[in-house]
Amino acid sequence: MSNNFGIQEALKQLGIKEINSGTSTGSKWLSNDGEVISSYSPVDGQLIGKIHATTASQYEQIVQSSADAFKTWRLMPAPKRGEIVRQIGEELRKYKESLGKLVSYEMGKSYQEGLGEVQEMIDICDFAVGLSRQLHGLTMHSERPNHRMYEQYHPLGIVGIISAFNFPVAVWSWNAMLAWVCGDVCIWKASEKTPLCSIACQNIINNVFSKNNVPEGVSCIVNGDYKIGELMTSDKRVPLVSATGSIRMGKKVGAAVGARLGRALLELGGNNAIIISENADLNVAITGALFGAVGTCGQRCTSTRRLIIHESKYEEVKNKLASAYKQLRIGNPLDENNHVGPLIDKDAVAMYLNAIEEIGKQGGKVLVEGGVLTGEEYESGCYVKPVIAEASNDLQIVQEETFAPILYIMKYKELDEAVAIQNGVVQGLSSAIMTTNMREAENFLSHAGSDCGIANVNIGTSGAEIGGAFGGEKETGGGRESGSDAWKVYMRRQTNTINYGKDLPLAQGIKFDL
Ligand code: UN1
Repeated sequence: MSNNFGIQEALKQLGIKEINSGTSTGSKWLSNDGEVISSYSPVDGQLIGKIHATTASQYEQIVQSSADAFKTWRLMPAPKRGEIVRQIGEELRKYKESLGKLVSYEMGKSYQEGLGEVQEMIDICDFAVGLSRQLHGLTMHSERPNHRMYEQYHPLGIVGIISAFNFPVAVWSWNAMLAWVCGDVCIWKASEKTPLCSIACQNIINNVFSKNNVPEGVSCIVNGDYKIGELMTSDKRVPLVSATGSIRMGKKVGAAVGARLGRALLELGGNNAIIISENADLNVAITGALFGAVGTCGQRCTSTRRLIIHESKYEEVKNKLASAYKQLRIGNPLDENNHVGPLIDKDAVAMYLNAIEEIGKQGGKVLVEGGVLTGEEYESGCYVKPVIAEASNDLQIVQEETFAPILYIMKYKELDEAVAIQNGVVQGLSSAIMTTNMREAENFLSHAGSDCGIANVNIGTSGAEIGGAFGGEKETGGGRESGSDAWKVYMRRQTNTINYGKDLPLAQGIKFDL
């Protein structure tokens, strides 16, 4: 099975070896000293390749190399750095199929979604190129005569990026492409569940960096478990740590970075709901809910976990969804006939099974049964059936983010009640309302409506475009990545006041005469 769907050719094209160094300053790969991490595909259970984790002394080398690189990289004009990012976008277009395939094979999402993920990388490159000519601050009027005041943005330094398995390449690129045009250098710690994706990206970047004589250290890779992450979060030389993952992980990262008064950009768990109103267009609503709940096998931080349905539409939505679930094809995600691939690993399967058990114990009712699929096609043991359960919002299991395709459905009467349910969780990432009624839509988007970082109308909770700022409130961590003015977090702001007169008037009219 391991050479299915051209995966071996893709690995070759991306420069993935059987055993890879997991540590790189750019074109240089450090020696294989650290412990071995094996990457098994959840698709067929096969070993894809191995990497060596980064040791503590290699981490020191990496930080040294990126600190040195920062000294020259920040001097290059931003539009010139943008030109290099433009070339990365071009290179990604060439490698879209092979990288999309690797993402699908190492992570388990469908090939279509793998391609979509690489497209997000291309999109953020394009965005960053334009941004490289727009890193502008404001000019304001001084209260003092013959004075000028303005603010400008300078690069920060080393940006540490901790990414999760579910978006093994795109989320890194949102951070790296912005950081690079801003004049920062990056150290990327990929998830230990998808390390080969980081090796592939580094190889792709390198084609561009070496053509443009970019110094070693601008793009560094470290690999390993949480220990290597801890080195980064507690390191004063890393002014910004951008981390994507669970709330549990984010609390640790936030505390460690906060303890040294560094900056943390956190993009953590979601518990995203769609409100389906009595005025919903059900074709739109069902399709949106379906992709949101089962896409990426429920492993997006934006996945739809709860449906809050108007009582008048409840039975109809329930039945339509149940019949749509019956038509889902679960299987090898590289086979484009399938809709749903595997979970990332057997630990994830255990958590999924545990959640199903809890639903029953806590008083919920399973409507569309789950279970682990068996048979030759499913021999990795990671393929599961998407579940729908009736459950009230206050159940402990509903309050938690289970990274699996489990959808909770519940009823409401009045919109206020639906919004209160939607907001009644600790997470605050994404939300949506399905309605054709303008009043309902606007109420949902108002200050008294959704409390999430993302609030959509007639669109599911997942699948955001890169042009908007991406992130969420409450325990989702408050960070914003990718579009809009998210770039500002990668820079330090400086306010400059210049006196071009012959006197020195003090602000606030203070007199200080001799
Ligand atoms: C994530 O799951 O961490 O909005 C990122 C989406 C994607 C990104 C998800 N564009 O679903």
